[in-house]
Amino acid sequence: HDDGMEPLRARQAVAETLARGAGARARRFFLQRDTLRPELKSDSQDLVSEADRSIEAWLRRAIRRHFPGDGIVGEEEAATEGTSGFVWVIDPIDGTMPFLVGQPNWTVSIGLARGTEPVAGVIYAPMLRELYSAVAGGGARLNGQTLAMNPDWTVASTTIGFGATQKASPAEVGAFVEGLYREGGVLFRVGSGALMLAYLAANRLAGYYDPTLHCWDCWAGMVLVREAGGLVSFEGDFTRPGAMWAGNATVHAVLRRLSGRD
Ligand code: 2AM
Ligand code: CA
Ligand code: CA
Ligand code: CA
Repeated sequence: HDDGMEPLRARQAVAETLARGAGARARRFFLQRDTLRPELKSDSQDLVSEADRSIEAWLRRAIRRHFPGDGIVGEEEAATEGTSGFVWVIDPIDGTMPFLVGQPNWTVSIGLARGTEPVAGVIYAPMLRELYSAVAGGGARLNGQTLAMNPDWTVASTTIGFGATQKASPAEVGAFVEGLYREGGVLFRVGSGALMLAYLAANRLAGYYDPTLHCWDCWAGMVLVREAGGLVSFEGDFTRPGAMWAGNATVHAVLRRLSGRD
């Protein structure tokens, strides 16, 4: 019988294959990154290169070949509408800055929506040899091992991801950090929001707050965290970025309060 899981499982399997394919391509660019000529986008730390563009184009061609009726939203090209109700939400390289300067903490992030609901996600970190994969109702895994977030942790149990970029308000950044340290929390940051959500699902972080994420930064990670037992709220959508809070129920509530946006 079709309980709606079959088309979802089929897409999750393809997403895993495509994440590995895109990751292998990105890894080749990474090992020759000195030959890339990155261009500035909106500020001095917001860059794009041939690696980002060519991998997104490769992913889009592959998705269209497998599922021609599906929509696609990605960072480097305009969104394309579909007819199936499924939308792929992709970031070819999440963490372009760490990628370009030689840090290993960048990922390929492939999320899937049914309508506007996050229903599957794959995050691949090639240099870390880690593939995170989750499907709504089917659990979250890291290299095949099931993930379950610790429900007892507080903001002080281990570090808290915070993703503010140059676009953030310095006053809001200061207020959040001060409040967090008053509660015994300590900051963690890598340049990939997707990796911070994957780390949260894997109990490597106690929470994550980002004042402005795009859907392609967090779509796959939202499914991972929820399937690992955590809470995520996201104020963005396919057309606009927004704030995102993630953690177990306790940490999620504290981060919302500390962000000053509640
Ligand atoms: P990107 O590398 O795909 O552009 C949220 O923090 C997101 O912002 C990240 O997932 C990352 O996505 C992007 N980002 C990270 N550091 C940044 C920076 N210094 N300036 C602009 N964007 C950044
Ligand atoms: Ca970017
Ligand atoms: Ca991104
Ligand atoms: Ca990107």
